[in-house]
Amino acid sequence: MAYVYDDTNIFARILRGEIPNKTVYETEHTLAFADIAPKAPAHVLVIPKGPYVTYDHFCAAASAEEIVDFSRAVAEVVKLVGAEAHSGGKGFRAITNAGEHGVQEVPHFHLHILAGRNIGPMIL
Ligand code: D5M
Repeated sequence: MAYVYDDTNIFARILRGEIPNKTVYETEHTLAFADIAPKAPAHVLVIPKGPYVTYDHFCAAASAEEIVDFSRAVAEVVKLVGAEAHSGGKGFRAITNAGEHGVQEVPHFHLHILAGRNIGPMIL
């Protein structure tokens, strides 16, 4: 199924500088910013700058450079919020919602990084 990217979505507007955001980390291909309705002491959204709707769309259509850039940005965000579980931090949860059943509100792929408290069991 072809993906149709709607460039009027709020994250596209953030990327165009039309609305403000609290940037945590930025690279050539990736932006990380604070979620407007945080569900944990640290709640950061990591997004590619390219027009990808969902995680699987990003994985299938983005360049290797974009995917590596995004992955390294996630690692930097986890480090910035002090949640590196592999080196003594208390860890984090990474979530991405996709489509109707995933209850995705904003149709631009984003990874939620939640840290700073015990997030609880995975079942919602
Ligand atoms: O969740 C979308 C997430 O995006 C939700 O946690 C709120 C957040 N959001 C919405 N608008 C903004 C702005 N303007 N800045 C920062 N964060 C925002 P999902 O259900 O995964 O699509």
